[in-house]
Amino acid sequence: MTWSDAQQYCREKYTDLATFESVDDIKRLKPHFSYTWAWIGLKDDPKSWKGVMGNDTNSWRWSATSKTSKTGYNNWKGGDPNSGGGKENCVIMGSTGGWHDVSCQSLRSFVCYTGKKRSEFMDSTYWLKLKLSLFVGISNRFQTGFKTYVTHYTDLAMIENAQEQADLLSAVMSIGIVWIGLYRVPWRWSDKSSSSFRNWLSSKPDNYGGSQNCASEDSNHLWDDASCGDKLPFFCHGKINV
Ligand SMILES: [Ca+2]
Ligand SMILES: [Ca+2]
Repeated sequence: MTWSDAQQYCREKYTDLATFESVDDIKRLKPHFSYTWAWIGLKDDPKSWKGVMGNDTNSWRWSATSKTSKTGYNNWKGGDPNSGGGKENCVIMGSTGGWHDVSCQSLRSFVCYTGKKRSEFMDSTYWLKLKLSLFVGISNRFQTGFKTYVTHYTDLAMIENAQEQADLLSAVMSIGIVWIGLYRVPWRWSDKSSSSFRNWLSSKPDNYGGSQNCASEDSNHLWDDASCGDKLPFFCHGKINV
């Protein structure tokens, strides 16, 4: 079945497509099934992130609020966001103002948000990693010239309309490419589980061909992303349907 058909079947007959919370969950599955690949309940919904600033699970969020955009304003350019290789979940603004999704691990300069002061920050591992790379970035490359922004630091820049976009672009024109505070958390479980357990094959997910938004596992229970329309056997919660 396709991923969506499998999800519907599992929801009717069982609880949902399979969710895994630990290696123990996986060990409970017996090895040696006869499939090559089977669907599990993990999805990276392209409707939620392909340029849409909506309110769905995988949508883009502003760091300053940890929420999706209030206005829906965006300035994506050049075919982005494309999740390049399944690894691009943070956003830079290019020297002409266009937004592009890139790997959160890149070292870049950044732009801070000088609006209403907030003390809340994302506490996900994702965001901590991003913050770490930002501070490495500033210590290596921005000893001078950038302190003005840091003084009023409350969070990374948030841009919710064309005027804010224009203001920011003129402020950082001489710097070139900068981080803005837009990020997303990829991959959510069909049953809305908050499990952060992942068991990807090495170098996966790779979003091969730019359209792999559903997760499958091999007979060793290692995961790869695949096109949701592929017809594969699947796992429901607590039961195995092969
Ligand atoms: Ca990209
Ligand atoms: Ca793949």
